[in-house]
Parts: sequence; structure tokens; C-alpha cells
Amino acid sequence: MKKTKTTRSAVVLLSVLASLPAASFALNPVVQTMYTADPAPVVHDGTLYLFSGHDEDAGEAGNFNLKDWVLSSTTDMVNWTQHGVVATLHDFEWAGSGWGGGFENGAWASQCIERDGKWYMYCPLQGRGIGVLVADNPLGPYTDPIKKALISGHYDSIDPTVYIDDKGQAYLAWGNPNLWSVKLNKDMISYDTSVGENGIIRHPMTVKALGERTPPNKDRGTSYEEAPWLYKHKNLYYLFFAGGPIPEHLGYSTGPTPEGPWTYGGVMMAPPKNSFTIHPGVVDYKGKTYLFYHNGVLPGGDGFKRSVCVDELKFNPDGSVPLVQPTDEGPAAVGTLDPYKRVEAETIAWSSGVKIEPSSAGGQAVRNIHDGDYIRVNNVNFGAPGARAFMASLSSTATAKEATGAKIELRLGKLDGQLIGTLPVSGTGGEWKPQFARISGASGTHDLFFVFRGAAGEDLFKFDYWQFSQRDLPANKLAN
Ligand code: FUB
Repeated sequence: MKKTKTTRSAVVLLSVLASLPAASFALNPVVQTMYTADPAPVVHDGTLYLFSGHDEDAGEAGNFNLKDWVLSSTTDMVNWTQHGVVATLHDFEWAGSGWGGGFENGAWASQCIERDGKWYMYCPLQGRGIGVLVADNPLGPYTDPIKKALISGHYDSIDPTVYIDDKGQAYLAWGNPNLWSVKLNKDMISYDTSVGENGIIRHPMTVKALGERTPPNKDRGTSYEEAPWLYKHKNLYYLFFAGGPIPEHLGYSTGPTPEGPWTYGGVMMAPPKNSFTIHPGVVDYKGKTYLFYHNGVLPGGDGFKRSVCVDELKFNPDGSVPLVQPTDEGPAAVGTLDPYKRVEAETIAWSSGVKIEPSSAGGQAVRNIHDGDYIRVNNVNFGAPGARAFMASLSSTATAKEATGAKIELRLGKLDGQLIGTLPVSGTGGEWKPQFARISGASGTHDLFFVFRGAAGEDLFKFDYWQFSQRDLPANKLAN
């Protein structure tokens, strides 16, 4: 009797497990349509925004080539909507003067924060100081409210990190090779000049605070190199940073306030693959803590063509940070994607071949689509009975009368997984037009692949957004 009961419960459990979707994971690096570096995550109103630098595809060899800052966002940790460039060196009138690359280079590691409905982005213009931009929403447009450097170029002024404590006091810290900070005023665009050297505090660069450097270096007495990131967990403040020597690793220190005094905690991530720099960004989201960093693993990548990755960070009970192992699969999904609402084509878990550009219809669109390229979106919840139709907003240079020969295959689970529908792409004469396909066999939760087909080597079409429907399509909505 007992055995039968156990067997029956095991069968029930197995069938429940079988009906659940397999756990979906993010994929590292987070963005594949361009090189990204120096992650700066921030959570606001249920969305995780990931600001980052943007290593250009081409530029001066053996140097960083950064002109602008880009933004992606997620609500599930596996699908990232790319918002493209949100700020550039041209947003700073004064970027053109001084050493560092004029308007063409020097858009190094920034951080953005929201306060009272305004977004403040602290941007180092390498060699020229740290500026501040302000916007009404994370996507911008951003403008320069002070039209000069907030922190002059004399103070090792790269890699700003901004933090607002529970009492509303904001801090800005930065620096390579030294660590500096100011107390920002409530307006977030000026600082309290009554302390330190006209308001600027140099943190003691001691081994106790920032760890021992091995081998020692005459200019740098500690393991601290650059890329500070201020964060709080429980009652402890953390200073995460890139430690030296090169190739950099991630280290951390803790302290009782956002200004320290700091006590070195240890190494939290080994040097990244294929990049001599690393840069931390830590944020809490939906009950978990995430560590963003960069490496050089995308095809063509290296120390000047880096890519942002993310993995979960778990604290030890005493607040210390265990070594985080970088993964290819990234963290588990914390939500599903609703295919029955409009989804931007640039919402991507993984892609191959494609790029993004500003869309003539607003926002971004996917371009550079060739035969065999694909976009993957993860954890798509088709529910029951599931999807019966699919719509994509597409633009192609062929006229409505010309056949493009291109199509989108919709597949579940893997690149050559179950085919749930095929959309033959019509010519649109360069306009954005909705195009439709019948769908069958799409129920439950799956990773979804848009596989692009067409004449080899041809730039096929552009893709703005998509949506599934649980209702069938009238015949006149179908191209064939
Ligand atoms: O991206 C340029 C520089 O490389 C950053 O400012 C540093 O943190 C390092 O990642």
C-alpha cells in the first residue's frame, strides 16, 4: 500500500515537472549587436536598465575607441531590449577642448541614477574631467546643465560611481590610480565644497583599505586600479573595484559608510577572458543580486572590443563575497515574455549577424539581416491553447510588386527546432508594413528563434517589432 502511494506521488510529480517549462537562462555576453563595456546597471519601477560604454567596431589600433554611451533594459534578466545610443561626447560642448580625443574619443565608464524624476548621468571624458547630463527619463534626451566639467581633469577623473544613501545624501566616487569622492548636493549637479580640498576627498590608499598589490608598483601601493562601484547590502557598504596589476581582476572592500573607511575584502572575480580590463556594476533586482562585468569573448573581441556579461552574486552570511565564476549561460530568468503584446525586434536574448539602428518609426530596429542570421528570445509564454497567428513590422527596399524571396522561420527551442510558422517577406518600398503568418504548435513556454532566410549575401530587410495572436488570420492578411 505504502509503495503504491509513493509510486503514484512520484508519477504525479514527474508529470507536473514535465509540464513545467525548462529553466531559461540568460546568455553571456548580454548584447551581441555591438561591443559594450563598463556596465552601469540601475533599477527603476520594475525595470533593470543597463547603461554601458560602447567600443567602436573600428578605430585607432591599440587604443580604446569610445564615442557614446548605450542603454539596454530587461524585466526578466534573459531578454534585453536595446535602446541604442542615449548620450554622446557631443552632448558636452566642452568635450572638444583638452587632451583625450575631442568629440571622437574618450567616452569612458559612466553611471546613471534617478532622483526625484530626473536621470543624472556622470560621464568621464577621458583627460578632460567628469561631466554630468540630465534627462527626464532613462532613454533621454540628455542635456548638460552646467556646461563644464563637474570634476576637473586634475583628479584622476575617470570611472565615476554615484550612490544615494538612505538619508538622501548622494556621493560621487571615482579615480585611477587614486580613489576620490565628493558629497553631491541635492541638485546632483554640484557638490559640498566645505570638506576636503574644495570638497574633494582623497581616500587613504592603504593595503588595509584596498588590498596588497602583487608585485608592488611604485605608483600604486594597493591592489586598487580603477572602476569603483558603491553598493549597500544589509548594513554594510561595499566598494567593488577593478584591481591590478593588468590583466585586472575584481576586488572589493567594505565599510560603515559610503565614504569608508574601507577594509579590503578580497578578490571576487578572476581576470576576464580576452580583456585586460574589467569593470563591476552591482544591482539588486527581483530578490537577487547581479554582478555585471565585461570580457572580450564576442567574435572579433579583445581588450578594446569588450562585451558586458552578467552573473548572480551571492553573499556569504558574514557579508563577505565569494569568488564569482563567470558563466556562458548567465543567470536564470526571473520572468516570461508575453508574445501577445508588441515586442520590439531589438528585444533579444541572443542574436547572430544582426545590428541595430534608430528606426524611422521611432525607437530602434534590427538591420543587417542576412541568410542564416537569427534572433533568439527566451522564455516566451504562449500559454494554452497557444498562438495561431504572427505579425511582424518589416521594411524592404523591394516594391510591393516584387518578391523579395526572403522569409522568417519561427522555431521553438533551438535553431533547427520545431517550425511553428514561416513568414514570406513582401516588398514594402522602404516603408514599414505589418506582415503576417499562420502559426501552429506554439503553446506553453519556449525559447523562440527567428531564423532569417533569403538570397546568400543580400541585405534582406529590416525588422521593427512583432506580436503573436491567439486568433486565426483572415486569408487576406497572408502573403500566400
Ligand atoms: O572603457 C575605458 C576604461 O577601461 C574604463 O574607464 C575603465 O574602467 C576600463 O574598463
